[in-house]
Amino acid sequence: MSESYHSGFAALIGRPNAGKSTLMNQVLGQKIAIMSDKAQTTRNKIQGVYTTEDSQIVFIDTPGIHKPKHKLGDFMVRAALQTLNDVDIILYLIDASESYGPGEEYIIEKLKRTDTPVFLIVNKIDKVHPDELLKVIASYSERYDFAEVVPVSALNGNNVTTLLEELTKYLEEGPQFYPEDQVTDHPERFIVSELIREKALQLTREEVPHSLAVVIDEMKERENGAVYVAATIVVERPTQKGIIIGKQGSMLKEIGQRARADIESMLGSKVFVELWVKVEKDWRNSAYLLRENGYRE
Ligand code: GDP
Ligand code: K
Ligand code: MG
Repeated sequence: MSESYHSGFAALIGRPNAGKSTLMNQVLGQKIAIMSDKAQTTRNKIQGVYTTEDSQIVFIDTPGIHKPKHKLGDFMVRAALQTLNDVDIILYLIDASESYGPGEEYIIEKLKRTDTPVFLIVNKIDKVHPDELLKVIASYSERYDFAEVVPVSALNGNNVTTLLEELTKYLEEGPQFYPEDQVTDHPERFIVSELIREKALQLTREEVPHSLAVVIDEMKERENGAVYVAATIVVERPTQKGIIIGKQGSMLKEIGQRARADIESMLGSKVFVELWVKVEKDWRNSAYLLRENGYRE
């Protein structure tokens, strides 16, 4: 009998210099960190993936949530808010040695517009006196009802283990989104394939069994920032192919549209999705497809 696996997405937010990158480095330590040059260009970049035997947390950066220096496009602000709604947990990192200002006000206003639980992570406790720390916590707590308040020092690692333990308690049962032993420079590809697979399964229900794989044939960012995704849905029988395609392609179109909406909010970019369907008997024996779909032995 195997224990159930828990996983989820955490949005790491906070003003510049709050210590987000330092915290990520501390959390990931020797653990596999998935970073991608490519991902730097997308707006919600995956900062890292923390994997243990029974859980996995995917950390996402959400730049649109921070007080902008220049006017952000509506789309980016909406995408950021959408991300906050879509993740399982929001980690709001603050610098305990800095006073509360308009930057914080801006973020807290955004937090009030989402139901996602928010952790207040009070960073840089090595820099402040305990009395001062209590005052900082009190001033934030009266402005927002945080699910948890965790003081840490991202720099020296103090209390970071406690943070991870608390975080794990908030994860729901879910898959291991990334194989822990696989370093990839295209972390989004895996989630994108999962999203397409999820939509295909949701829309076709019992008609198409779970023996359905999605392979990302191409995923690239265009000059204008839009992301183009070409993917193939692999099924085992011709009848399943017919169901996935639907009348005059209507089902495939619907799958593509729903997946696109989710991928757009994940990446924070405009997305184009092009889908193909292929019958491949016994695809579950194909090492390539297994890897693409994140199956592990
Ligand atoms: P980010 O902009 O939120 O990613 O912040 P960084 O991680 O780049 O950190 C900004 C600065 O704060 C760096 O100089 C860090 O070394 C420093 N810093 C981060 N965490 C701590 C901490 O817990 N204590 C102290 N004293 N400095 C920290
Ligand atoms: K989830
Ligand atoms: Mg940083």
